[in-house]
Amino acid sequence: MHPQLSSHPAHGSATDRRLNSMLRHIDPSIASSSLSSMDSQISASPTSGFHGDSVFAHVAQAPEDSILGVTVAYNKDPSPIKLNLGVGAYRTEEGKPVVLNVVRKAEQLLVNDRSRVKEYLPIVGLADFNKLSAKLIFGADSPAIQENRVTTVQCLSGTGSLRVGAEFLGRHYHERTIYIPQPTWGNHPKIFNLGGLSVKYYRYYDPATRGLHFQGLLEDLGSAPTGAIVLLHACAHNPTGVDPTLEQWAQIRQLMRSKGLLPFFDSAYQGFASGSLDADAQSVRMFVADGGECLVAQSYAKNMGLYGERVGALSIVCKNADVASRVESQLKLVIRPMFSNPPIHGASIVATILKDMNMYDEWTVELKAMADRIISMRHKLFEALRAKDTPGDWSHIIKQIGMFTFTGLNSEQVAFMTKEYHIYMTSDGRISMAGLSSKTVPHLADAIHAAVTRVR
Ligand code: KET
Repeated sequence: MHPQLSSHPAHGSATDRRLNSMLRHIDPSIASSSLSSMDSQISASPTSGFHGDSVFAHVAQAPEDSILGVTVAYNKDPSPIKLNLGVGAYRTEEGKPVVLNVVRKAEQLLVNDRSRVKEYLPIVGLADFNKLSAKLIFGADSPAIQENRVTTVQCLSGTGSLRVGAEFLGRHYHERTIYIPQPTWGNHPKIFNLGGLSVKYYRYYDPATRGLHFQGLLEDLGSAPTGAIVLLHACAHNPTGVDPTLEQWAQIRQLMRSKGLLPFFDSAYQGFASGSLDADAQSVRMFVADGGECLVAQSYAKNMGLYGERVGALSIVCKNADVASRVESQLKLVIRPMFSNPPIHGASIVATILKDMNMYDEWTVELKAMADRIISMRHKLFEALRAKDTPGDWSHIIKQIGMFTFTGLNSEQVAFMTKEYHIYMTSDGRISMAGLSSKTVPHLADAIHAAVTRVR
């Protein structure tokens, strides 16, 4: 018998009395004896786990996540010079996380508004948030929105939006293969597999040129089965920082439409690539402008700094309003048993900012400042390596786009930098430029220099 559950003091312990008064607060009809009778019910039921080995004794230790696990290791390192360039999270020049001023302002407005309550949102989330999110990615004058053929549902940030989209496709789309770029964000294959899709890769990055493998991409998508789903990073490809040019996007679009391939955009960095929300949405808008269908997963983690609020949206652009409305009804059936309905706070922050012209403008200024700081870190790191005469061509540091530099360092070199310099990054050689500051650039440059000259 479990010692805590088997103890029945005659007149009840202090804990019992506290629980009793709590229960009576919630439901005054509960008599004070009810807790001890509940207690005896619990202790009377035989529970196998109480004896001998755990019923979970066979469960194996899982490895840490390849990205979030870097932060776990970083947190354990007592070194004062340690530097976390693993996860894609923005830091200031002082190395501190930021909450945007405009976000603080929106939160203040929300807190001060006594009419706001904490009721459940509808299954599809906050209506204003959904409308404004569609406008943000597709453009204010998007014909698809005007024709009511876009359905947008609020989901748990970018990840949750991808997951809901994957499960919808797994249930309702005729072709269950999704092509994802090689390489891609490590969570993509897992998300799509769990959604019931089978994952194949298309060539994307050419290590020789440290640029786009455009020919390989066209060949692989060209030989994909008709109707296959294709995951595209809307901008700031993770981990490579390599995006197609607009001309290349146009060719990709043409090829995909001619083969009936279904685009699924992952837009996790709108505004972070160029500093302009519109410029970073061009790839998506190009596909929507041709009248064809597509899916888009949006995240506000990076561009509004709302990482932990888990706020994002899935939009499905359909051929007509009737299809869009039926698609939405099925998305609700995906969401309801998954998380029932999404959280209200983060979406309210986003909606408050997006619907107010002044706050929107303030956001774009803060966003541009973040993007610019990242770009300036690229130049500083490039210059520092050049000044040290570090072997190799490091121009990709300034050519790549978005939060990350795909350095080309191998996993041994990364391990060396972590061990000797306390610099934490993913083992594929990706560094989050957003985690770097003017002060830490020299330390990183020293580490890279040592790694490439001492570890091969
Ligand atoms: N898509 C891409 C391409 C992406 O890089 C991330 C996050 C997400 C979606 C999901 O973000 P969410 O927080 O669910 O909105 N990437 C960073 C964080 C992570 O791995 O979770 C990263 O690559 O470091």
